[in-house]
Amino acid sequence: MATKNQSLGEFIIENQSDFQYSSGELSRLINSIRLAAKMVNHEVNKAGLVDITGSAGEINTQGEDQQKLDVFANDTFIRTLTNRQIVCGIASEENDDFITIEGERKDHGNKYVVAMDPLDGSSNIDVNVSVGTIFSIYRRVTPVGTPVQLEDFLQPGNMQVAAGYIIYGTSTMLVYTTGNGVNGFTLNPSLGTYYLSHPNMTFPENGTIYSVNEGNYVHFPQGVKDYIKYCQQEESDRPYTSRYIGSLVSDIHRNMIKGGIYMYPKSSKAVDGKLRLLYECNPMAFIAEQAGGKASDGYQRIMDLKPNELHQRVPFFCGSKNMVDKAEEFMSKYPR
Ligand code: AHM
Ligand code: MG
Repeated sequence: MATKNQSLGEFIIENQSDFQYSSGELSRLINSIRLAAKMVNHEVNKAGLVDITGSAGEINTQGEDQQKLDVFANDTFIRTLTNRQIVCGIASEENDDFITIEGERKDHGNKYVVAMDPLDGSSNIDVNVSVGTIFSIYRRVTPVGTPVQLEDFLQPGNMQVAAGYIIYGTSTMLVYTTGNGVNGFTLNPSLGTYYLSHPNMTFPENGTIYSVNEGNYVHFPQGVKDYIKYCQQEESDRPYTSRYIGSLVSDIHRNMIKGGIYMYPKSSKAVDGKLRLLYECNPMAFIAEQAGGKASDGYQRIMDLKPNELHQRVPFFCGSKNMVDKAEEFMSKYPR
């Protein structure tokens, strides 16, 4: 039972048995993420003070300019998860390939793999806008005791055992699910402790916010253009309000609290959209569904897509159920 103001540590212990494979490992894993998130939070908060922002001069896997804090966040999460010997493999948006972790006895004995985007929305750091970390946890499918394989990561989202995000915003929050609803914890920075501030988070069934990069409008498929026009029409609760931060975690977090839809459709410029199925869409979809919302690629459930590659991109529609249903209705009028 989620009790407001409970600390995250107490909550994890109390709810350990909710988790179907309760062996304590998943709790340790969430604990490590909580620790790494505190370290990243500390750096993100200093971003304006020290010369840490800006490009690290490296180009990441997708050819994007990498920021220094991306590197720090990536290293911190990987180091923490590796040192604590809880997972057998990590796939990160910032690395070309997945990382294999042998485990304490060098026996590849750990059961879980993590897919993560260590610092999403990092183009916003320089301008003091909220950024986030997104993580997704699976049980490996290859035998325990052998090195982790690509297929352990290429599981559909419906196989996730836990997922969550950290939002480094006006306050820092960790929001996660293990398949028993969604709970949000706010960091008390002076104590370094997360407290349950948002128990049982739920997406309102309807909403009045739409979040999309409308600068790409002319490149969107006709179904998306029609839906955007629908959002803007004068009718009962419409026009809806347009809100787009350009930081996925922040946009979805706001929409989950207030009711809304987030869209990153494919376009003639980006034929598969921009967001990554493993690191961004699946974890956000798991959270959205656990909160009573919906996530789709415009035609079908995100979490039923079978990934073909680690860095696969996919169109993404996520938010209040009735809004995503409506967007799909418009999309279905045109061929894919
Ligand atoms: P990133 O992983 O390189 O930070 O990109 C993902 C981000 C999302 O947080 C955000 O919703 C989207 O990219 C914004 O893209 P755009 O600037 O094209 O609207
Ligand atoms: Mg990202």
